[in-house]
Amino acid sequence: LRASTTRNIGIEELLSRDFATGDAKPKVLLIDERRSSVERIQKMLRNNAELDVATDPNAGLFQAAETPYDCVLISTAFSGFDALRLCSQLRSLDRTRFLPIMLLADEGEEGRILRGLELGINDYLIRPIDQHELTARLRTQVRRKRYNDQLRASVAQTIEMAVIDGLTGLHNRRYLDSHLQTLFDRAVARRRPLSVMITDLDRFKSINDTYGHDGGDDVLREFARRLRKNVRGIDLACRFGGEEFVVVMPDTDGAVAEKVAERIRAEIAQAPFAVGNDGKTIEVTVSVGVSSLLKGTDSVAALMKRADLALYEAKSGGRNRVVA
Ligand code: GH3
Ligand code: MG
Ligand code: MG
Ligand code: MG
Repeated sequence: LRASTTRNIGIEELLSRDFATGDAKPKVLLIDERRSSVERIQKMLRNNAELDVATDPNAGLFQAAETPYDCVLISTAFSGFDALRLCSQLRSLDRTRFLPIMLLADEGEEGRILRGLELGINDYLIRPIDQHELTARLRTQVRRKRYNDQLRASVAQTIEMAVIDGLTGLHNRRYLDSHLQTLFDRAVARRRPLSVMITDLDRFKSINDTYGHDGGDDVLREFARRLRKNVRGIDLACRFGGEEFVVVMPDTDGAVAEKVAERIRAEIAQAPFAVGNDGKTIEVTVSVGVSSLLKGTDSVAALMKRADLALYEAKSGGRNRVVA
């Protein structure tokens, strides 16, 4: 999950906020093929909206998906095209799923309006359209849309904060705890291999003691970067705690996992890490314990325990090494 570009104002603030005034001019798309009708709407919204026009429904659909509009106005009066089809297409595309739709209908079109409402249009106006009614209803749709966008962004960010480690951008332990069992069960059910590695930076306390906590943090970030570079997209790389990281590798047997671990160990030892901004570098090494899913009875706890014991062996064997 990536946080949206909308400024995140936090759910508390958002829920208590009044969206009545001060918002930017809404960006509106009008999809209508009748010249006279287009000109009338353009005149009405001249001061109240930034209006784009599409006279072809397919071009309008494309444009709505490409540009972040606050609202789309769709005329029902197309020759040889059902405006409601456009509404349902807009509702089915990810990019326009939440885009407010207002239908501009003619008198006697109650049936189509009803079907439109069922398809998820947000509001409608019946010709002849009154300027004040149009701007008032538009403002309501735009306010609601902006509110919803910010709420969605807040929720997305809150979810992200719950599963992502802020320092390294890797998943956190909570996420690992909730997903490892699933990956484990899947591997067992499909009779596929699964491996886990636990890494622990060597003598990290002395890095902190020498370069301060900020220097230690620089090392953690750079370690995470090199770790991520050496695992696949389907591997689950997590910050397990302080300077310990866990990588869960689906479809990976012990021999391959050991190679991956060795590659990471070598990549850490081979080039020094930069700390701070004044060009200082330090040598960092890491110890790694690897374990793999056993045939027969096994469990997540036992798998993790074996990786932890292997890590302990790597430490007591002299550090900067992999034990599988
Ligand atoms: P060993 O080789 O046996 O692993 O030695 P070590 O010094 O790495 O030992 P240990 O694992 O006990 O120490 C880890 C240290 O990591 C202790 C703690 O102060 C530090 N630490 C934990 N979290 C953070 C963090 O977020 N930032 C920084 N800079 N340091 C952290
Ligand atoms: Mg440790
Ligand atoms: Mg330790
Ligand atoms: Mg350590």
